[in-house]
Amino acid sequence: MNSAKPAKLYVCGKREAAASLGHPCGRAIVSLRNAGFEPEIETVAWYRALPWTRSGKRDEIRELTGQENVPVLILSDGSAIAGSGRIIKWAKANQT
Ligand SMILES: N[C@@H](CCC(=O)N[C@@H](CS)C(=O)NCC(=O)O)C(=O)O
Repeated sequence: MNSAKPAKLYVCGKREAAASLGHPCGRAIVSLRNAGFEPEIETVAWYRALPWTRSGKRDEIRELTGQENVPVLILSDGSAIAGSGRIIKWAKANQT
């Protein structure tokens, strides 16, 4: 159990689309909503195949997590959780 709350969720441009089909960002959004949370959702618009589109928010994600993929959940205590599997696990363990 962690008393910190979801503050911000970084996701890709597809946001919650195709969550039921296994889209990682969509699964993270749905799992947090199902657990009773509604974090600010921030889209990072870039693509692995187009490295020059990576800037700005991606730098923040790299600083916080040491990698550039999303979803990344930022908690109210400033800690970060990277990866849909870890975010879903956190949501289940901390649901309201
Ligand atoms: N195993 C990771 C996969 C994450 C993943 O592939 N995320 C995509 C967006 S849904 C991504 O960051 N792609 C990087 C890119 O397109 O540049 C997870 O489940 O979180």
